[in-house]
Amino acid sequence: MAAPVVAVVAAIVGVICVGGSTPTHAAGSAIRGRAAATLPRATAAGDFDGDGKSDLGVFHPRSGSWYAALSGGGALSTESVATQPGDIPVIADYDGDGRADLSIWRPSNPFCPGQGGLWFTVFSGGGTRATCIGQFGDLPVPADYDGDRKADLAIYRPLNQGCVGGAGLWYVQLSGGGAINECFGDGAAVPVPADYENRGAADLAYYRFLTGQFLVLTKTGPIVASQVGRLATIQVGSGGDIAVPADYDGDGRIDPAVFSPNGDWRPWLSTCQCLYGPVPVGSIGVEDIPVPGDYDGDGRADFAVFHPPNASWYVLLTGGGAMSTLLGHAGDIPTSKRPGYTGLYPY
Ligand SMILES: [Ca+2]
Ligand SMILES: [Ca+2]
Ligand SMILES: [Ca+2]
Ligand SMILES: [Ca+2]
Repeated sequence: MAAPVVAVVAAIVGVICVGGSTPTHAAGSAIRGRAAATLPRATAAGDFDGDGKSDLGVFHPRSGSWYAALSGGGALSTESVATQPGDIPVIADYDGDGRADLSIWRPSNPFCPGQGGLWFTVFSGGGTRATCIGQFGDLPVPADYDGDRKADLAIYRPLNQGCVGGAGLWYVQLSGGGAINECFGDGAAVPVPADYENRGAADLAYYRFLTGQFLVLTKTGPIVASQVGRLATIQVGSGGDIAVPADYDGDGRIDPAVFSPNGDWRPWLSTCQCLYGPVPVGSIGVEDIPVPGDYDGDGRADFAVFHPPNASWYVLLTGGGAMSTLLGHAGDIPTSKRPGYTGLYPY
């Protein structure tokens, strides 16, 4: 079975070359926040050149090609043909070199036992990897669960038969060895694993999209005053909101946050354990995809949306000003999206 897998990987990888355009900048209003100098740096989503700033980038599902304008200059682009409808980009830093790696998860394919899922990664440091994991209906949830700075291959299986009360199953292949097999979730769960405690590893967590609550399984202690035991429940949004967790206040702890259909952002800041906003940026009603990331590199996540119909971006920078530009093609998937995002509401 090895040969077909290699062939598919080679076709997906394509050719990486350098050269491209620079995003344009436009004036806008600033977001107030704490000075970044004394605070830990947030991990930047979709940072391909490792300069601590999220890069504007897209995955073009029909051709399987990628393009990113690197914040440090130049561009990352690939030409490839072998991806299929339904492939889900799962951008993360799998080799731990501080640069995001191109990666997709294909829910079903003939090269894995039982038509299972296949995870392809093109490492920024060179080389590729193909791993059979998961199956159709699962959600990819890559994150660094064991704290070795390498993202781990992981899937969440909703309504798993072996779990009670409608819980989902988390299956994680830890990059440092071993695995996680744990039931956690409910029938309305959107998995949102992230480092909510600033312990250097991702917590199992999910967002209850019918009620707007974040539920985090903590390890080091309570993250909210009312917490009893390991489970933190944080009310952030209301039914219909999309989960957009990121470190908005720059203290190293991921903040639960929601993006409402009318375009309002509401982060629950870990520093004050309070809701912030609403901050109006974009709107689900006009198909915007929320893509929080640290685009100016000040350690705090910026409110940002990608508009697929015309591939336009709008980023409200925490360091001041805003950025709006066109990058990509109609229908592209932004690479700075949450890694488990599938493009299907509410995930
Ligand atoms: Ca960058
Ligand atoms: Ca890891
Ligand atoms: Ca925070
Ligand atoms: Ca920022």
